[in-house]
Amino acid sequence: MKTKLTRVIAAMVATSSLLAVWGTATAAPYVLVAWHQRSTSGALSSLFFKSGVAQGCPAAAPFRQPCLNPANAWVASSGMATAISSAGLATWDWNGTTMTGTGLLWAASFISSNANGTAVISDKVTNLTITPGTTTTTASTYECVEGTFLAGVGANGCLNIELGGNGILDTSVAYNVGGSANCVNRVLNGLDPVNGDDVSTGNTRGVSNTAGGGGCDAIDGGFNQWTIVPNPRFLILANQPNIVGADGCYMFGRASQLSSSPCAADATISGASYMIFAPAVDTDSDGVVDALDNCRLLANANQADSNNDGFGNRCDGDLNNNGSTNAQDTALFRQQLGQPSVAPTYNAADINTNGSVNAQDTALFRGLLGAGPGPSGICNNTFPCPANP
Ligand SMILES: [Ca+2]
Ligand SMILES: [Ca+2]
Ligand SMILES: [Ca+2]
Ligand SMILES: [Ca+2]
Repeated sequence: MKTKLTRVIAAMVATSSLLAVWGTATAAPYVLVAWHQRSTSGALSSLFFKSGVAQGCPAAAPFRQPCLNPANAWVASSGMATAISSAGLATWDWNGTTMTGTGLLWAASFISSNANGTAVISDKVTNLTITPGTTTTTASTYECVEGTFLAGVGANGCLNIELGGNGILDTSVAYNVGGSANCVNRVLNGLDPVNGDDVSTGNTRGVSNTAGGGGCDAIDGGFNQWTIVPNPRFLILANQPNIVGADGCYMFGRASQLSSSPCAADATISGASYMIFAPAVDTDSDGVVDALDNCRLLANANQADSNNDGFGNRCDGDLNNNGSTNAQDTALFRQQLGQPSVAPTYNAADINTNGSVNAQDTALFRGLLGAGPGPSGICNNTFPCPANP
């Protein structure tokens, strides 16, 4: 009996090993959760492509990255708000060497790393593919689009291109700087009756830069040459090794979007860009990938976290925040029975965040007794939630 069991276990181990090897050799699905970019002038800028509850974003401020405030998404005349809501159509696969994007990626950029700010520029690209080892970035198509803000102040985020006063792309002008295969043609507005045709007076904004002097401008690319930044939760591709601020926090703009963040406001890093991908794994099937899910094993699509400690209400019965859920928390929970619970913040004792603290929550709270809060993906499954996981 023992021998047979040993054989079975050995077979299971062998099978799982095979699966592991097979898994590493096959592209794995990822989701793009953030794309940040800073201008060469040093002004902060960040790009976001998710908005609204349907994409897992909070319904109200503070808007944690990578979410933006839909009210500020874009000027309505360009159709940008609609475009962004569908910009998650691109799918991503990482095979350990190359991140292969398939489909449309359309993101809006905001002044400062603040998704509550004003959208100023957009990069629209299809089939973006990045290979960090060879520092190449290619795509099928690329467009640069400006918002009304830049026109209002006389600046040009698409770099020396006159988009005209109508804000609509209505003609095709091919720019392929230097003929490099790593630069991609783009479509720009022109033939504007008021402001005239497109005028390129400097380096145009292409899809990427090339290490070998292929002709794409080394600074002005909408995308960059990427290296991998080690991180326990994400696959981070960055164009500079130094993407951590003096306070040890990643320069991902968290401080300006999460009031309780211990991270200082982002310092200016000229020309720094990063793309952040998470494995497309959603263990509890609530629509939020594990790396961003504040209750990784319990479905909580709204991600409500009343005490803002990184652990969603659904898996956080630790009401006194000491790391364990016990009789002390039970006493606090009972005090909240029947008390108000209002969206989007809710009452911390409203475990199922349905707007009231009642017997349903009592049953759920009991299920949380005897364990710490979590596990929370955004806290890298540790307690307390690290400032910079
Ligand atoms: Ca999930
Ligand atoms: Ca969850
Ligand atoms: Ca919490
Ligand atoms: Ca406790």
